[in-house]
Amino acid sequence: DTTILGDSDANLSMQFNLYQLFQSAGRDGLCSIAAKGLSGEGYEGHYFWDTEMYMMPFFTLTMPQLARKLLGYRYRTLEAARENARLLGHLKGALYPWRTIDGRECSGYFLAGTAQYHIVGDIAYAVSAYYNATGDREYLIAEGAEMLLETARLWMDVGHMAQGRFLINCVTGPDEYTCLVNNNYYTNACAKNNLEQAVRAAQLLEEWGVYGEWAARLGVTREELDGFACAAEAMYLPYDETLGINPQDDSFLQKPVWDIAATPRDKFPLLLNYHPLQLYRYQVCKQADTVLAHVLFEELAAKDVRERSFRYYEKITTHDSSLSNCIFCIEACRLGLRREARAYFGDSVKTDLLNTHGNSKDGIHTANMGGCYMAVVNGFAGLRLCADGVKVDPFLPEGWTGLRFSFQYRGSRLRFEMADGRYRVRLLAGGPVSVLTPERACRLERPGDEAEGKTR
Ligand code: IFM
Repeated sequence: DTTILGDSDANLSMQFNLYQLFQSAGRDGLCSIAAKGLSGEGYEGHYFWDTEMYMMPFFTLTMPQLARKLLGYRYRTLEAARENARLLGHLKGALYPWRTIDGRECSGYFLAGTAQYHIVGDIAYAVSAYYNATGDREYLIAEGAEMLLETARLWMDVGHMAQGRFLINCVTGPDEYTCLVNNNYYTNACAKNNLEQAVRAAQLLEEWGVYGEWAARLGVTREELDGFACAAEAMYLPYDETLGINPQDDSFLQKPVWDIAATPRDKFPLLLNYHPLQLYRYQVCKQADTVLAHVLFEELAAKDVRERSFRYYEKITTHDSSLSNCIFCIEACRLGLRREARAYFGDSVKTDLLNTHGNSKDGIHTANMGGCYMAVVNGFAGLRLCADGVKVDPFLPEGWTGLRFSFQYRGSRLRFEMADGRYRVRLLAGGPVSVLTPERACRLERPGDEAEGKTR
């Protein structure tokens, strides 16, 4: 039950999206969620990072048992990811394929496919996000820690230290109009998180008294874990002093800017009308890339850097990918940009119900559907799950009168409601849960307890 009040069109589209998302999900731990769900032949039924980064947040917060199944699919294909890494010359670690069904790489075009190594960090992100949301210790011990380890090992093999910085060269970030670059900000940020989470998992296993057996089985040494921590610490995250933004990669700002305003409307999406090599030589983005990194890893950039970056990428992003508007919406909410947040959400939520991309006949845009859920929950409600509780930062766009949804956190059920300029977070079952709001820190001890305040 995720309801938008005061905008019945947006609410209807939201219900449609959540229904589609729910019924597209693999439930047996042997399959995942295809980019087009079960609705069409676009992308040949393949699974992408879409599942972990755009759809899993919905399942993790509302049906963690299903999120666990989706992660189980990735665990079952871990051996294939190890083999894939060897195939690409990596001596250690696991390289998950960019697109797949049975665990083997199915990309035809490696520049915008296999080279998207960030999928490794995306899957690791989903593992730790699931653990953080559920506290599922058994999962971390049985599967999650091993996935974090093998993915962290991959980064150690792909990247290298140079003059005190850990660099990752020759990869493609999420933006598919910019390929094979050095130090894609998003990829490096994901790798940093991956390495940190692997170290953290090992610490947890130690606390739980199972580290020895795990380390022996997987050949983990203290030196290896120290190496992860050093690489994470030294991870290079591009920053441009002149513009005060995070450039998408090392060479991004050296390129001329594509003139989006002068491009005829019928030439969009650009990928269907221009040769990739032409696009790669310009500053033009198909989708959120650095902005997505800012949404996921807020702590890595100061607010003014994020704001300038947002304004910069806004001008050069076409949103030709449906994975983009929803992310710009979340960042707009966080930066307090009311008009922009509403506009990005509107463009995103109706994609399939109104066929705004003109290609819903090939199948629905499942990642975007999950992204809309994230926009409502993580954007407008400002929900973040922390290690010791949840945080909200509610923000109601013009034209909406309210918003409500339920979610789970570490076995407790909570309800968020926003209406008439106020919001509240109520504990429905379980507890205690700490809730941090912009006004205060509260502890909800028993069902019925609530935290409340004034909406921004
Ligand atoms: O995974 C996405 C990618 O980010 C953009 N092109 C489509 C893929 C499948 O949805």
